[in-house]
Amino acid sequence: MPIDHEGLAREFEYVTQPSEQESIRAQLESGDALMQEMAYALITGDHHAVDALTRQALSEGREANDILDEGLISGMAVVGVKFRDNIIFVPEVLIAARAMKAGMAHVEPILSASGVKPLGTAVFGTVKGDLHDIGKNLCIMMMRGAGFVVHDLGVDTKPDEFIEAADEHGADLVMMSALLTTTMPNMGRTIAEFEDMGLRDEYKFMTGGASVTQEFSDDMGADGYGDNAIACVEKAKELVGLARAARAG
Ligand code: B12
Repeated sequence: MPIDHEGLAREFEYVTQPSEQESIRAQLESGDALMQEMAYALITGDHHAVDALTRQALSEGREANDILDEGLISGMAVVGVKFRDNIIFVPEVLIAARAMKAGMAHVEPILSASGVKPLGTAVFGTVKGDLHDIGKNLCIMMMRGAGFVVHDLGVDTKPDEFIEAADEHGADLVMMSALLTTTMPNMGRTIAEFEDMGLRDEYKFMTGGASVTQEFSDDMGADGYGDNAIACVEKAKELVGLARAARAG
């Protein structure tokens, strides 16, 4: 299947900010025709094509890491920007996510076996009393795509479940999602429970969800906030960097 150059070019029209356009174009063009075709299939949500192209790339001897970076993550970067800018909506993102999953299914086992060092480890849940998980799942997908190991704690996650999971997985980040005004304060309560156990400084805490603001996040005592999945990944990278620098002294 030849690469759809026009289709790919059209994707740039959606990415409105020039600085982003440049970095996403550079990332997409770092891949050859096969990788660009894979990225385009992912953007358009064609999971059969992503599955076939990932298998083809591996059988041609491409590195799993390059496939992830130049094919899958490049495509997902465009999806993330289109979603943030309201050009596409939840259903399209979930369709692209399914395509990403189809590619990751081939690449992930190779990466975990080869011990590529993850960017960091996170535990991520929707807080107690809250069942909304679409935003959390999108953030987790983007975090994994960016190279984090993320343990999904699901919905209605009680503070002691965050504490247990963070300890068990040696997390760098504790990430909480909440969409209801009635459950948003549970983010602060969760941080307070870590504090009560003398564990506040062991982790960096991040919050998010439709009604959460930077100000609210600060009030909850969190270290970071993001209002979309891209901001979530960027903040997570920054916080892991800070935590590592602090540990190194
Ligand atoms: C889908 C939905 C549902 C679905 C949830 C399905 C699911 N599996 O998630 C169902 C039908 C189950 C549902 C139930 C309810 N819902 Co509802 N729901 C929504 C709706 C329409 C969309 C939410 C959504 O998925 N948005 C899309 C995602 C992608 O956006 P997001 O979650 O904000 O996530 C993004 C960012 O916020 C950020 N992010 C998210 N989490 C995190 C975490 C971190 C760490 C970071 C950095 C970033 C980050 O990145 C994400 C990706 O960009 C909203 C309306 C709305 N516009 O928000 C109402 C809404 C949230 N629901 C609402 C209500 C009231 C309810 C119910 C109480 C209704 C009822 N009477 O039963 C129940 C509560 C159930 C419960 N206990 O949780 C209200 C909340 C009002 C309020 N302020 O409290 C809303 C705002 C609708 C409204 N206008 O009234 N809901």
